[in-house]
Amino acid sequence: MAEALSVSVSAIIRFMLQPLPLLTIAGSDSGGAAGAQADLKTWAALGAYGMSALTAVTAQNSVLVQQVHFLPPEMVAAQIDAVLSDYGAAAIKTGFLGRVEIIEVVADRLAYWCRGGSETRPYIVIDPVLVNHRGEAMFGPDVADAYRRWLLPLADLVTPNAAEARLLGLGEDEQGSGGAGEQGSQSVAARVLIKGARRSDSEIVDVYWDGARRVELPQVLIDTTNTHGSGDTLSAAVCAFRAAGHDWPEAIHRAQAFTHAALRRGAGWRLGAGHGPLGHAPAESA
Ligand code: PXL
Repeated sequence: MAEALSVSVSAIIRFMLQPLPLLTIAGSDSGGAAGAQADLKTWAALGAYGMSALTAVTAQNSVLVQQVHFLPPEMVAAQIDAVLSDYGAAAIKTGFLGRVEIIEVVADRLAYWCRGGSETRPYIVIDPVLVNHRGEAMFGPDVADAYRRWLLPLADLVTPNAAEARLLGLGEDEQGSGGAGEQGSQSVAARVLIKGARRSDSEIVDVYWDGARRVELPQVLIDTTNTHGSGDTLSAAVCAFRAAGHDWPEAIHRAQAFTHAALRRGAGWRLGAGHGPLGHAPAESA
């Protein structure tokens, strides 16, 4: 209790003085629902200071992705270096990366900027984007392999959905008792949050696990098709709450509540003919 109190008091004081700088390395969704836009809206709603290093520009709306234009890996690296050398970051999230060369350059820059002890470096949340909303793979197996090889070892938390977890070998079936995503004796990620690991008509269950524990986090399912960007929002909110000083399980709990409220706010909206966005505002504080 005393500890919980001191965490939130220090978080409030920090917020009053300075917003937390947070960086998303992600694709642009022209429709404003997912990707970098979802992360930045989430962070704005939580009172953080959001920055973005774009990996790709997508031409999409609530119905479909029409075109994807990847930025050159050097330009992705340049954006990361520009903001981290000046603003710094309390936490960094990656989203849509989509190309092995981009994954490699992001891993290289993260390793550079996040060297040092976990006390002083930014937290790293890897939100792997590997499947579309129908659960179909968006890229070849080389992209999932690159995530496993270069990014998962750097991650403090990985936040795949159930299909992405399977592609990364982090699915519920692969969980070893002694580590997150163990392969032999090598753990590939410190902590995993599987978004929507299971669902029924009334409930959706996220599952969190680290080397020591596995926690089921059920949520009441909201009856809406306005879910585009909900996974990005959850992951971005975890990033913000962890950077604000809450431990991982508490950050996840708060992020779920934030995402749930955003889904409720947007549930009745009629924006676009397909899967619409969430309602991120009004402001709440981490
Ligand atoms: O929600 C995953 C996601 C992330 N980033 C971009 C996207 C999507 C899904 O559409 O377009 C750019």
